[in-house]
Amino acid sequence: MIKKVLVANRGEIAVRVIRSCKEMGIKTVAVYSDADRTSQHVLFADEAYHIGPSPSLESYLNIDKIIQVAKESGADAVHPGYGFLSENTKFSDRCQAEGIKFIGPSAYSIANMGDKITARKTMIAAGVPVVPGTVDMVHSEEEALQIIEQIGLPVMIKASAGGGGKGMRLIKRAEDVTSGLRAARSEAKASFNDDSVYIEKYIESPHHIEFQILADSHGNAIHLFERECSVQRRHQKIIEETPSPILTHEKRMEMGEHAVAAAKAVFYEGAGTIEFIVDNNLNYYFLEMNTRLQVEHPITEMVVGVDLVKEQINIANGLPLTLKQDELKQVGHAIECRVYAEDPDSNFMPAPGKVTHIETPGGLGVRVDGYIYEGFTIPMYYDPLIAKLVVWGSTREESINRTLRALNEFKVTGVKNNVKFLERIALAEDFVKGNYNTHFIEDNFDFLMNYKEHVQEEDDLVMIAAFVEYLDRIGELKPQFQPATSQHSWKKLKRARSYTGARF
Ligand code: MV4
Repeated sequence: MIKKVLVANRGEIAVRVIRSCKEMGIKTVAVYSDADRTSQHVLFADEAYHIGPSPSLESYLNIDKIIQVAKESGADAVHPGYGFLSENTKFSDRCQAEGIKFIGPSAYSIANMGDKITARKTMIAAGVPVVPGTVDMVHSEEEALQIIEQIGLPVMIKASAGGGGKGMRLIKRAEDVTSGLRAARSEAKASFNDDSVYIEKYIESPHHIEFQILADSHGNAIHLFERECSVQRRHQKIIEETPSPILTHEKRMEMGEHAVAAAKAVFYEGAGTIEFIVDNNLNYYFLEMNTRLQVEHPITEMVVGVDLVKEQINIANGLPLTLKQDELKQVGHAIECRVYAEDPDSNFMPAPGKVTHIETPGGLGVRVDGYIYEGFTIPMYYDPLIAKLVVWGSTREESINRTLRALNEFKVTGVKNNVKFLERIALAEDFVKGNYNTHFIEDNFDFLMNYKEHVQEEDDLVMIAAFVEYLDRIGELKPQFQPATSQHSWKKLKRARSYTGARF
């Protein structure tokens, strides 16, 4: 049985994994780069080892170094989190070769799903619906035109080694096939050193709905229902919710069965996600499988009442699943907002830097998975996520209102952030009605960007609060100052105080 886990990751997901280990009585080992010396995941773990300079390639992606630390610390297992080495077959293989358990699927499962053409073939054989298109890789323009004749335009040319939106080309006209094919191939070659591409019918205005699955080493597999992930921008998810507002019970169960079949087809072990693309008539097609724990996994945990990291560890220990499919239920509704250090006014450019003040929301049904404390500098080297705000409510309406309440309590100063932008999403009519697809952000862009007045006022409040705190510190904040201020500015002062937590 696993006694000590090395967490080969950083930030909020490292903290989240460590929390479950602690509850299971498992010791934890953190690894960190230069930029993460004072990161919360380092402080949270039982032991921590420096593994190199800040760039990921020299630290969190350095397989040799991480294996060395695992041996030095006596860790008997490695949890890769998401990103970094989580879907790396070399790492999974290397752990096994070194006698360290990799908390995740086999290299076989990762590779089979990582190659999209192979994944499509496997799914077809398993009876899982895939988007109409080619079975094998497309070699020539003639082959491309032949398949387009069958399925019709528009189509997408996709890189077999791609995924998550990389190496895709939308083709609307037959005369664009040649150039599109060439562009897709060269991009695929440059990005993945593999120029194989395939063709799928283009699904217009789709939903992105994914199913959480768990599979053990005894051949048992279950699904933990879906997550609706259509609120995204440039393939970056922003808000996820479960249940999906568009699925019926019948459709959900049918998709869940196909998700389980997909996992079984690659002899999957661990927690994984089957992504489906869903059209307006609720036709659904397998898109890809993510062979890792995902960023948005907590909404499933909130609604199904399962700790997915504990399940991963139990599966890695060779234990059979104790959860039974027909005993699982979705209770209530959960929403995740990804709070980022980014600037919505500059095309959502990452805005890392020192967080001078942070207050995270609390109260009934609110979970914040983060790692940032006041004074921490969000490194420029990694994803600038500040925290995931995960909210549960007994109904969808309650969880939206609770999300708005919690976002209002969320205060971050020092770095530009998207809290107000998230608030606008939760206020948007189409979101509130559950009437949205993957084009939601572009379709509602004017409404979503219209948060500036509010921001300006909060900037003013922060300045007032800072000034009053300064007066207080130098002993110049006289009691008579307060009644002397006008009713209007006194109100502003009180709001400034609640906004920043200043002591006056
Ligand atoms: C598609 C598609 C429409 N038709 N495939 C984007 C990410 C990658 N996983 C696959 N993606 C898409 N594949 C066909 N045949 C539309 C998308 C797509 C998308 C998918 C899921 C979530 C958001 C998206 C945003 C734009 C395009």
